[in-house]
Amino acid sequence: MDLFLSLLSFLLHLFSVNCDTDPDAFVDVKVDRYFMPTRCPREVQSEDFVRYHFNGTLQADGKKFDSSHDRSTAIVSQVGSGNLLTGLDRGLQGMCVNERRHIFVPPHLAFGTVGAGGVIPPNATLVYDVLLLDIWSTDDTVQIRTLYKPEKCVRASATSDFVRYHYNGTLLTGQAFDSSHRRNATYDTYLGQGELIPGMEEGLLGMCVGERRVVIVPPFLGYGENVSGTTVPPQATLVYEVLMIDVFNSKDNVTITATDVPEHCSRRTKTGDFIRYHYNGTFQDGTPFDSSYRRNSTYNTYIGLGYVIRGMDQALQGLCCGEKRRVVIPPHLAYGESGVENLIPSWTVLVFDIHVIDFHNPKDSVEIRTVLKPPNCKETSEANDWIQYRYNCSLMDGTLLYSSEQYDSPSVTTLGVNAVISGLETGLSGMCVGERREVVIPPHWAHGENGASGVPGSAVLLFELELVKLQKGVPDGFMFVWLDDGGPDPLFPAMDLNGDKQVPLEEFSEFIKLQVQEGKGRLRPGVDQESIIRDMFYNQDSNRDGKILEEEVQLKDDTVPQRDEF
Ligand SMILES: [Ca+2]
Ligand SMILES: [Ca+2]
Repeated sequence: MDLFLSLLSFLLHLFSVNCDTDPDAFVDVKVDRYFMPTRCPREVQSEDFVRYHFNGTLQADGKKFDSSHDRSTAIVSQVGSGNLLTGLDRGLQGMCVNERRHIFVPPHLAFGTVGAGGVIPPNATLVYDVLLLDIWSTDDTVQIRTLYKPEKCVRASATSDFVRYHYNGTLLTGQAFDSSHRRNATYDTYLGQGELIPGMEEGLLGMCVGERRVVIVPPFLGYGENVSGTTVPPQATLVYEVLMIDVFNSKDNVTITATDVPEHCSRRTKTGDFIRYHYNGTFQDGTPFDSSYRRNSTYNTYIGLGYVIRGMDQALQGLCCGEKRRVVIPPHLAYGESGVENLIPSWTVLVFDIHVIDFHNPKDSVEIRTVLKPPNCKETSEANDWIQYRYNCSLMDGTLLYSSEQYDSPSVTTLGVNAVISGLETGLSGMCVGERREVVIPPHWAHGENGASGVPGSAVLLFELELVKLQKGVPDGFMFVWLDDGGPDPLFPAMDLNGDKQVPLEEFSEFIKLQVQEGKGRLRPGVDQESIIRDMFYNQDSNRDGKILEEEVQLKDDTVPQRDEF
């Protein structure tokens, strides 16, 4: 029976009887449009192809003579080509997809006085209950409707590009057949290499990242007769709503756009330099995936030595301190097919907005720029000197870390005793009073890769220095030195100012101060003079009786030269 009905249906629809040529007969087809969809972008016209379901009954007794529903296969035919029953051909005109109508076909536009196959009696009026599923014509092309186009088109897709996009696929009826969203993964493919149906190859061209379009593909540019999966019927118009996520070409290189270059740039990064930079990382559609700002810590790396993705190694070349760049890295120079788990999908273009905080080379020495040199610069600072100085210490991006302004008076230190970081020691050496300098200190002469309180690891420091006071010093371990010829000889009579053959503390102190005053000797600067002199006195007064006698001094002369002494 099924076989018979199928055969009959085949005959009915492909070789319908066209026995009546009376034009008035057409008016006799009655149409009842009992369900209309809210939207009807297209109505069936002559020569359109249609796909539809129907139930066919006899008007007389309601008896079903055929049904495409029963076979679960919709009818595909061309309207107005003589392939359909004349009455049906007429009755399908003007129909919309998803419309349901009853088409009443009088016998002279159906099987006439003869009937058909014992199923259609003579003079039968047929009632077709039709649901239209699809319309297309051989003149159709791929239709593209842009739903959203970003103001700035980062990049438009072209033949041989690799694209990643999301889509919802529906039939003209709105019935969904596929969705990348449901799989939660973009569809990734090359364009122009025959991996897609022809309609999509065309519909995806010229799309910007972030653009959203509807692409309507007629069946002959889609899957045609070949059913794709189980949800796309043969000869189906396909409606894709596409969101372009990513576009690149395997020939792409890194794209670098300088967004902010400092006016003064005396030096640019090169291979082997160590850089500290901040970055925001996004995908091409603007979705963020990583940010150093969020971690509140710069990204630190060597340049050009393969510590970072290849594209970044390239993009970090030739940068100025403080420069901002936008860097677009195609996936073959980034994370490629593997991506980064839970962070970066396969074949993803990465966009980095980077900001260089500082960079240096491990071979860098301390860089000293003289800002102001007083005209009379004879005496300059060196090891052992006691100095007073003003300073500002900042990072290369201008962030002030420390300043002597934070204290009541300028800082003091003795050079050469490792009281300050070695780069600052260098920077403070060779200065005369009133001189001002800018000193750039690489981390290996500052706080190293671990940094210090308030100083980030591997940070280059900028010191602005001004020497306020300078007191020449004495060698390490000494409290007093003779400046000319090693002091009076013999010493004791010179010390014994009143000639009573003994030198108590008061007399000793007066003697030493006299030497300093007359420029013959120098006390260790930066420490309380009275206590130095007292220490010196006690060192001479070997028997601790409160006075130095001639023997005590002479005794000293026999010993090995001592520090802290004459
Ligand atoms: Ca005396
Ligand atoms: Ca004594």
